[in-house]
Amino acid sequence: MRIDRADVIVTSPGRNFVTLRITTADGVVGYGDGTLNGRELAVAAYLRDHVAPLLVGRDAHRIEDTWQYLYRGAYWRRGPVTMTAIAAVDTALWDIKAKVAGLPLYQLLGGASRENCLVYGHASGRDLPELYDSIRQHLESGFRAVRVQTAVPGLESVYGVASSAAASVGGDARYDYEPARRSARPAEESWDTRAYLRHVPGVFEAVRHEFGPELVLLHDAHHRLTPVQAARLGKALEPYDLFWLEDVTPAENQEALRLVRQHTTTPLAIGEVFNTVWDYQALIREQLIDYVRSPVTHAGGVTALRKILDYAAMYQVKSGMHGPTDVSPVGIAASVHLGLAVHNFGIQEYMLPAPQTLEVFNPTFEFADGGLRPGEEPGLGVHLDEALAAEFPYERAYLPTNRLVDGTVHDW
Ligand code: GCO
Ligand code: MG
Repeated sequence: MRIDRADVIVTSPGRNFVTLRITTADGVVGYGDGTLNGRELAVAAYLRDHVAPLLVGRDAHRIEDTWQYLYRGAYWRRGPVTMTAIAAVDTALWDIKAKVAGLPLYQLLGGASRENCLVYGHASGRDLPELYDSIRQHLESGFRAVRVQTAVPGLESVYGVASSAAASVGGDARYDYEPARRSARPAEESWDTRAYLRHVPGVFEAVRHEFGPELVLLHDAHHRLTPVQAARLGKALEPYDLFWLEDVTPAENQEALRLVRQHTTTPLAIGEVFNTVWDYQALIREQLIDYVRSPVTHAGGVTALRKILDYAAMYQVKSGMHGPTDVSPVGIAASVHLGLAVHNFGIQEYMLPAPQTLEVFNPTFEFADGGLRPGEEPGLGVHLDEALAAEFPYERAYLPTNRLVDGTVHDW
């Protein structure tokens, strides 16, 4: 199974995506997601200039060996660009192996451990009526779990809240929050932690009161708090029974989570910006978190995320794979195959992709009963329409940056 070529496809059907296509000498094609929001072209160049030439002539079946060759062989390890590029290769090779085996990928990973993968969507609102409306829309479209983000009085725009400016991506009005904007420079948002901490518990109290005890609720603090602020928020939210509180601190310093953990029983999820098991080592071993947020796309692929999740399973830590619209349908498909197979699946994030995204990628995964199932066809189950993809050229886009009211740059 010699690899004949590896090509990088950059397309922007609603937003930018990087896809690696690997073709074997006998014509089997596999796809891998290499999308890194706001830094897409760095991964595209890494793949095109440094990785693709190494793949030609290799045995497509040797997935573990290729992973180690790219990880150790580069000498320079880790980092989001490297690990996203390795993930694209790894995912494409799993797609090929499963197609050759004539099986959906999850079967090669051990088979289904459940009927489907519970997902959560993104509800948001600038005030309570708008938030309730967004939660209702999610429930009506079949979601059984929602992430709740709200505006903070006094702050103009806040992460996670659809506003008229942020709701328009690629010309499509979307209610979902989508942070990357097509512009020459990042937008700037402002932040005030005290205002946020005063406001958020009341919002969850109101939402619980309105929607009752059953609804699965989540919240993302997006790396903005210090450990002591995070501990306070976790404690304040305990009465509202969150499924998780996400990314409370930046967490480059894993030890910071000890303090948070000592003070709250609100479950913690972390790691969408992590890229290897080493980022999780202390967090998992010391049971400082409950959910691993890495998706296949940013953590070195199916091979590497499987190892992280197996390690996590020893400590009763579960998966909570990242799934905003900046993970392409190829990446979502890979995550859902893995999620269906592992025993310690927790929940999968899922923002409905834009219509043009679906037309270009044609994924076979299906959303039903509040969950995703990957479909039964061999491989990942994604059919990239490359002619259509070519009609959506790359457009520069950036995630916003954040400043405190006095102008200091703050975690976004
Ligand atoms: C999430 C994330 C995203 C990120 C985005 C950045 O929990 O879904 O925090 O909304 O902000 O993926 O590219
Ligand atoms: Mg997040």
